[in-house]
Amino acid sequence: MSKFPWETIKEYSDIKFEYFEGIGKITINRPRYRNAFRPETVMQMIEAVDYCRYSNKINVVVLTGEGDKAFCSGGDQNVKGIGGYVGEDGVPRLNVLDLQKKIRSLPKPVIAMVNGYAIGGGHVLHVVCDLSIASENAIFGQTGPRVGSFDAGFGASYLARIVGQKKAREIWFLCRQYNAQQALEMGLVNAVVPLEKLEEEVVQWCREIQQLSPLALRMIKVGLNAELDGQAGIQELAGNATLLYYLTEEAQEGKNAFLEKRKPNFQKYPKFP
Ligand code: S0N
Repeated sequence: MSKFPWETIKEYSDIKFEYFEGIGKITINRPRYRNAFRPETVMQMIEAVDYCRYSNKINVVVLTGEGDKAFCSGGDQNVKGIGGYVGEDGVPRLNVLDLQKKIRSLPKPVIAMVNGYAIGGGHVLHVVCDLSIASENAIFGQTGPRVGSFDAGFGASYLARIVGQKKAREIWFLCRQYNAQQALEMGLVNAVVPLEKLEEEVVQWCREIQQLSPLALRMIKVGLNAELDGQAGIQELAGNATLLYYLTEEAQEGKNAFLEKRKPNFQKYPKFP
């Protein structure tokens, strides 16, 4: 039971999507399956992440799982078919990869509130979040090579950037489980707190983040991503540079001159060394 008055933004079958004090909270709500995701879960999460992107009220996003046992146990093995996870429409998908990209390119901080098992594709979900705060009962690990899958994308390369190549290979090659303290020691999470204090701690981090400049945080996030993401990362960084340019009078002079059918005068604006 939360001590914060979360308001429902929209009702979904597989997730809870709530708001409080500038925070958008997305909770995977399938505790019966240790919060494993099926295609519909991921579609709903993508819609919620997009909502957070466009909302002026939401400054920071929290991702978590319902209950006290699991953050997320990865792809729902009951609906795994040939070609991916099969939704109610009969179409096999691996749309969690789209969700991973959405989380990374969301221009607002995303915090994983890891309240139990973060396993398989559920582990990768916390890895792609900007920050991870775990409860003392949290357990981390990849299972792919044991259950017939793998994530050689962010789940491998970004994981290795976080914990180092040797540790990332250990995580994938042995499919062991790690407790919260071990995760903290390998830099996989930012903090570990008792389960009953987890949400309070996460809200406190959200409050601190919201004291800071949203544009500065946005630029830092995109810069940290760009270093890893190659051409796609440069494109995102460049898009943000364009946004900043649009905010200048110099850029507005170009647009105004076009609309007023006159020559632009860019020389009147300051030049910086
Ligand atoms: C999480 C674990 C360790 C929890 O153990 P615990 O507490 O002992 O609970 P259980 O009794 O095992 O579970 C309770 C009930 O929940 C069901 N359940 C748990 N996890 C899943 C799941 N992932 N899918 C479906 N059902 C699940 C149990 O079956 C049980 O039900 P009942 O009561 O009926 O017996 C433990 O549960 C565990 O190890 N779970 C499985 C973890 C796992 O292997 N996950 C899948 C890993 N793979 C992926 O996530 C794929 C990722 C992906 O989508 C992907 C991404 C990028 C590229 C490729 C892929 C790809 O799919 O290939």
